Amino acid sequence: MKQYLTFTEEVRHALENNLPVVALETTIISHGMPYPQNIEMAKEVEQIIRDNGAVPATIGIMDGKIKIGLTDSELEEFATNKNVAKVSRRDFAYILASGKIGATTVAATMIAAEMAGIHMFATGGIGGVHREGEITWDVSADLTELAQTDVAVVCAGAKSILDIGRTLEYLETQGVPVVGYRTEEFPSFFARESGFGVDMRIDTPEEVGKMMNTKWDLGLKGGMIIANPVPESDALNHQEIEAVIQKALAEAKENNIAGKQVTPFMLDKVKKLTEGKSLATNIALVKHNAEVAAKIAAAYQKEANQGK
Ligand code: PSU
Ligand code: MN
Repeated sequence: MKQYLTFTEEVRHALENNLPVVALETTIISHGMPYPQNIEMAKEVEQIIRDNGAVPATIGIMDGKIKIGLTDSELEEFATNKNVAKVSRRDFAYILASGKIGATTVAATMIAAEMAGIHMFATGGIGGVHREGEITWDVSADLTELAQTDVAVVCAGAKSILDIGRTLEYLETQGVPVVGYRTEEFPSFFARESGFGVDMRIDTPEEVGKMMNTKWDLGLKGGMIIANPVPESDALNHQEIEAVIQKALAEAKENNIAGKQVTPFMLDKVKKLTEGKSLATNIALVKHNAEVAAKIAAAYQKEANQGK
């Protein structure tokens, strides 16, 4: 499978020397945020990871290769090209084989990260069970990926455009631990609260790193969610955002939005309805997740190296 992967020098060096690496997704760049905020966010997040003791590996598919780490011009391409496909597990082989350009979702980024030997990943929010999912069957492939691929994902929870209760039930069934990083409540992306608890609260990078090593030493396949609430100063009000989401959901329904269009459509609508406030919050929480992921990656790798 290695023939499909290409690495930037920075990432190759880190992996060869067992240094901490944090994977980053490209869907958030190509489909989650407008230009130029998307490229600014992407570059800042990479720098935050370096400043916190790890190496960033932004992952995307182009020219028939799975790119583990992107150059600045490649990042720019993902940020500006309107023809970038959104790639989840089911799209992966087609986009790669056809030489098209594809941005990886949480699911696809986990697949590529595991192939590359990277076990830490920072993003904004994961996909989940959509509201009315019991009718539409719209359940993100991120959840089944978390059940089978050994990558820990730092995120700000799941957006309340989703059915958070059912998302957590699904994760429980699939055996995916949901860790609250310095919180007992599962965060809802834009807001710090959701009304739902986490499975366990952990307060230090060392303890999270130890749990990751233990899980995989035991051969317990699958990922972990490390839920890291948006910083208080950047959080939106839970009730206010709920009202906005209701409105956006109604518009999605009116416009018959389905399948992989749902998440990008909702993000764009919420941004318009909050006059950009949601975008600022989105950027702030991704940066915070990058910082926490870098620290956990460093602790995880240190322990893993001692066991070698
Ligand atoms: N949440 C965000 N921004 C995003 C996404 C989620 O705040 O861009 C993206 C991620 O890549 C996630 C994907 O994996 O949406 C989920 O899409 P779907 O529900 O179609 O699986
Ligand atoms: Mn979906």
